[in-house]
Amino acid sequence: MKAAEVRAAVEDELKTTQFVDVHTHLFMPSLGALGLWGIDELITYHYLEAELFRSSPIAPEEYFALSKAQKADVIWRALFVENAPVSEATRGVVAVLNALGLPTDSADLNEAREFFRARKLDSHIDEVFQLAGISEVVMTNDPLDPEEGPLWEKGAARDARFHPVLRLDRILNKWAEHWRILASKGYAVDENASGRSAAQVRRFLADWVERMQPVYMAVSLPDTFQYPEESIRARLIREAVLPACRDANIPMSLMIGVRYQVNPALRLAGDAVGKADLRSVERLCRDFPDNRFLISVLSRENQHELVVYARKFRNLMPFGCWWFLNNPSIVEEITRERLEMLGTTFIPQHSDARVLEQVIYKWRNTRRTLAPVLANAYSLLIEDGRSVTRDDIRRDIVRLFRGNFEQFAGAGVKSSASVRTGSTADRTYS
Ligand code: RAT
Ligand code: ZN
Repeated sequence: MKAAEVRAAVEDELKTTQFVDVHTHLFMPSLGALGLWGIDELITYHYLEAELFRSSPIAPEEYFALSKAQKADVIWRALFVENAPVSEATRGVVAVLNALGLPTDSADLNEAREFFRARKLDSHIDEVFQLAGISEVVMTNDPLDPEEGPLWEKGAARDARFHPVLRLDRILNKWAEHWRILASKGYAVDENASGRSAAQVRRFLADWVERMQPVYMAVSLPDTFQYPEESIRARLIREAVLPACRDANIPMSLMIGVRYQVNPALRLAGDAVGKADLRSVERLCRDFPDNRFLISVLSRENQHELVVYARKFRNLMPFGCWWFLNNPSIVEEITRERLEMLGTTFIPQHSDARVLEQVIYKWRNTRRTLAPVLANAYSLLIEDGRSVTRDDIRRDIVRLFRGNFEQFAGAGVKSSASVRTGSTADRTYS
């Protein structure tokens, strides 16, 4: 292939490859109202709520007292009518409206609301996935979420388009508020997670693996996260979570670097970012070679270190440009760095979508930002004397956007829609 043909070939392969979205907050239809979709949800996304309070004098308390539709009207007026929507999150809404054939510069949301009212969720999901160029998404499923847990316990119908993930934030970050729920369900745990508690949490996780068939377990962590340390979280990770992941042969995902609720008045939009100490990742990868770790770090300053650790530990898979990093300028920089130091052995992006239709703009933006980055890598290779074929490009893109995840998640992905059988030989719960 000639250098001049590379860009078009990369764009074409990016367009035709169906990606796997390895981390979202979307839900399969049987989880009902948890699954957000439609215009009012799109406009009230917490990324846009954060931007509202910069462009409008409305007070957070006043805003949060409104109905969902009123909130959407306020945001639409402030960010899309009274300002040109040039930020990443606002431009995303424009791209979604455009992809669905809706006007992008209306004075109100009436036409969009009518459009969504007429959609049937199941076929709408298919169409949205097709527009986004994805075949499957990975959900975030917290068994201690009071709305969600009971739906799984009743046997929520599975959907091959949605893979479950056992999310552990309530257990690992808020033990004090949640241990009693485990106790009430017959797991002999105590307030300090002492004695048999860790073994009982391991049993709880094994039961949920059985029920949910997750593709991995996951937790988001503060910038102050430390491992090892004397804490309930560290003990539960060591004695319950990592053994349960080994039993199930699935990875553990750590999303590190959140500064929770620096401005609580903004609710979901009130979290910020801090640089973390990634020696914790080093210790985990070294001390638990039989575990696999999917790692995303929120701080830009942590990105280079993460790539270096990935060169040291094959059980570490860096993934995504998360939340405040999911902007073209930063995605471009991080992906170049990863390609230069890891070749194609990483997962470039996930959408983190909370509202179904967001996958359309988030994946469109990823393809647009990464096409020149990938094309540049092949052009340099050609310049340095190696030919590049269409098959090379296809193989790499499939690896980056599906294969690496499927391989790293292993047992999980292949059987998340069916029943997995695993060795139970080394499980002790006493
Ligand atoms: O990006 C986000 O929407 C954040 O609010 C978080 O949900 C984050 O992605 C997480 O999974 O904790
Ligand atoms: Zn997320």
